[in-house]
Amino acid sequence: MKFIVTGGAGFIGGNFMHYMVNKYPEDQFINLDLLTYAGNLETVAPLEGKPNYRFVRGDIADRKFIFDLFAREKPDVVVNFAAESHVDRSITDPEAFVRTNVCGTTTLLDACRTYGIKRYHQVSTDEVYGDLPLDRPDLFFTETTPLHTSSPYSASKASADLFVLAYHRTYGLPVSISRCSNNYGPYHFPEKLIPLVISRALADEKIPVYGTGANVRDWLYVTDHCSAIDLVVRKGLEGEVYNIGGHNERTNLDVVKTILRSLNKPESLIEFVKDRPGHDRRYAMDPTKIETELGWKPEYTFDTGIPKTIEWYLSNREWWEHIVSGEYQKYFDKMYSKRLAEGENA
Ligand code: NAD
Ligand code: TDX
Repeated sequence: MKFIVTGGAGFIGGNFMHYMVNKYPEDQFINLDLLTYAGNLETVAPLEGKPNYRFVRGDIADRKFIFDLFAREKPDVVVNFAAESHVDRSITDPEAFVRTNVCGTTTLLDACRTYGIKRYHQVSTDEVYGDLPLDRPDLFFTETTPLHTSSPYSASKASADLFVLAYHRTYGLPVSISRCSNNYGPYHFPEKLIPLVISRALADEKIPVYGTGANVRDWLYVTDHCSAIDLVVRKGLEGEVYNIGGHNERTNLDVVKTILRSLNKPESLIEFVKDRPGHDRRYAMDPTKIETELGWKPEYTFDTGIPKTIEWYLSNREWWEHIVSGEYQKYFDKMYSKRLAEGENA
């Protein structure tokens, strides 16, 4: 089978590329990524040269580019990770989120409709369900919870989900959607809470905690998300949505304190700052459907995943120090400029 995986130079897409390319040597994987500020080819550098892996730079919202690529490659499966993914950025620049997350998704869907596909899989998020109150720990998001978004980011993701389901109902496109809780682990861009805390604490810099730090997130180790998507793509039913989460709820303040303790850094580094506008209070997933119907089980809990993550950031300082310094953005030129000049787009 030939896969096009979009956003494979980002955090989760990059982990998914490692997971799939190594697990399925008989399948072909094309990593399609625009390399925005969030895309980092150093994340997938170990895959370069593998016979079942290729990188192609391009924009999922560029209709001509996408249609030409599909005409040439005729993929069997598309897994769409490509997105603008940071809630804070969506508050300052919503337009970029509409372009990539909504128009990029409909462009891919139209290409799938035109050239045929065995499966289109949309990587979505728990944020499409909005938030839950802090004083109702008995409530969880299920696949039938109404969509009720808060931020421009989550509105764009929910909109994309609705298009994916509409293309199934209207055109019979074989689609699936997974909605996952907050991920953490290797290759997580240090604008997001966990890698931000690790990288700043190691430099003895202040840790900004929004509001009182009482907001709750449901954390999942990234390879558990990858194994869930692999299952949904291969065994999930067409037209279905699957929630993914491991029941690992923590307040932000708990997360920050746990990391500071592990790194032997003082809590005095914590600085409470003005809250995020529209800040979702609590996310909590009910993953019963994927567990019972597809037999998915996460391998890690928060207590086993966090030390593993911290260890990775300590052993791979170069990876995130290149991001902090901006060095990572030179990688594409270093690796690809000669090949592009010679007319070989990876
Ligand atoms: P990320 O920001 O780390 O990576 C996004 C990738 O998409 C980058 O490599 C970027 O270069 C690429 N990209 C952006 N715009 C593009 C475009 N127009 N064309 C092609 N490529 C483009 O994001 P992430 O955290 O890895 O999230 C991946 C997906 O998973 C997103 O769809 C996100 O909504 C979803 N998700 C994320 C989480 C989480 O906790 N991070 C949880 C649930 C769902
Ligand atoms: O500096 C910070 N201080 C802080 O208190 C940052 C960056 C975040 N926070 C808080 C805001 C959130 O309550 O920490 C929590 C986690 O924040 P983010 O890492 O920005 O993630 P979140 O907004 O929860 O969204 C993430 O999970 C769902 C991903 O970025 C999304 O792409 C995914 O869909």
